[in-house]
Amino acid sequence: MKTKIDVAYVDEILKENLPKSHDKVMYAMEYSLFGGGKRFRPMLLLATCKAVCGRITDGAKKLAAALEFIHTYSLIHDDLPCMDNDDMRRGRRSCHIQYGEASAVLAGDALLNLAFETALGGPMTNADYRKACAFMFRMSGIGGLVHGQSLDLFEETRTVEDATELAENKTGALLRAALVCGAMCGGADEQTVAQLDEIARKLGVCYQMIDDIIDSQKCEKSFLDMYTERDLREHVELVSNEIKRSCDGMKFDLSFIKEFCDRNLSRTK
Ligand code: GRG
Repeated sequence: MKTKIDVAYVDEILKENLPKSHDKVMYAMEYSLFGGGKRFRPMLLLATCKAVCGRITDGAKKLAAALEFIHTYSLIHDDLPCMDNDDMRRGRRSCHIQYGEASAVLAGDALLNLAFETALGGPMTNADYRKACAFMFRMSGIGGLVHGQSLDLFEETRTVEDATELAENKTGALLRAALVCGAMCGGADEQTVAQLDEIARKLGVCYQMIDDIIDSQKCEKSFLDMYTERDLREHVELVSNEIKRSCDGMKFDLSFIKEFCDRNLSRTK
């Protein structure tokens, strides 16, 4: 049977890797995990693996789940009063408003640990898979997501370069994990991995730029501090075209990345 890589398929993989527990924190984890996320990171990971090797490997499934667990933990912690202090997420109460701050902290902690456990449950004898795990956890830590959050909380964003560094880490790091880990799980060679990594960096910045336009009311450190909305959109279109040309220059069918660029340009959430 042909596998359709969609939200339902990702949800199935997430459920397969969720522990059975009646702990109170588990309710908070599930509340945030199944709260209407778009799931594009795991979908990109799975699609990249399939494009590279023709099928979805067991390792790709494990890392797709791990990546969404990490993404969800980061949203829960980002909403906390000590960080972005947001009462709402995806149109409903954020995790700490629904379950209390302590539960939200623990739900995030548990999801990050579940990401490690899930990844370690994959084909660890495969060297490419081990590299993919290391890359994912570098991207989610001080080499990526946590660094992005730190820049957001503690540093000034004065120039386009500052805003780009912020976006490359806060948003781009997990996108890099999606494409790079997907490629590694499919056994891609180093050049392919490097090309996809470059594409992912650009995608991350494009995604954040559109996010800044969507969130123009509340964004504090925003590309809109440096560009008008029209110029910003034009810039995203330009970079999206660059990305599409890079995809066309590769020997795999990367039409899903081109589609992602178009969807990003027209998205409203
Ligand atoms: C707590 C270490 C740590 C990091 C938090 C997630 C985050 C970093 C900040 C949230 C604010 C923000 C604009 C982050 C950029 C990444 C981003 C666009 C997140 C939203 O991702 P989507 O659009 O959300 O995939 P859904 O709801 O679809 O899952």
